[in-house]
Amino acid sequence: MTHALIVIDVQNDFCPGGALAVAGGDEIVPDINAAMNDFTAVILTQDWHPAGHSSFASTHDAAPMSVTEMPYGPQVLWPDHCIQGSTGAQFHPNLHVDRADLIIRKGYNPAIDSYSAFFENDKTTPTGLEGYLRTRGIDTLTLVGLATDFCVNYSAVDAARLGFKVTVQTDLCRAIDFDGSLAAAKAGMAEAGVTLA
Ligand code: VGL
Ligand code: ZN
Repeated sequence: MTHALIVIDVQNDFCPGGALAVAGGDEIVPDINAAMNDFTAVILTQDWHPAGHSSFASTHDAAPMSVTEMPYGPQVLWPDHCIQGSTGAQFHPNLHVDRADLIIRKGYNPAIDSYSAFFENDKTTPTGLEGYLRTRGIDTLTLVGLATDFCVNYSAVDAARLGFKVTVQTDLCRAIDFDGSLAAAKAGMAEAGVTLA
């Protein structure tokens, strides 16, 4: 068993003061740093959108947190966030980024959002993370980070479907919890065979 820690989107825009702030998003940073010592591999994901991204409400002259229909299905429209090269897209300044073996960016395709670290929201375009994990012999994953109900959730469900043994360590995650999204995410993860610890 080779076990990796995957730290999802611990970026300034998802922390208090950021464009899409998750309550308590910064509180988890010290314990995530400490957890890095317990794994063979440490991987960080970074939400990384071009300006004018199709997941931004401003791109559609729509209200933030409204839902639109994309060719690949319904899509929540977010405030502008994690724009490539911006301070908001940078990792939280206290996160031990130097400990990462790999940083995988996602959401760079202007037309498709990517909550999951494995597939874009069309559920078919891969990010390449699966191949990286398999070629390193990694079969077991612990996920932590932001946000529990979106990027952690989609990454965990995809990983379980791909056959990885997946745990989400919920005390090292924080949620957006919008319109019942946290309860739905927890049920979906459990159904996919993800262990919620
Ligand atoms: C996320 C919404 C939009 C996340 C990213 O990291 O959970 N949520 N982009
Ligand atoms: Zn995003």
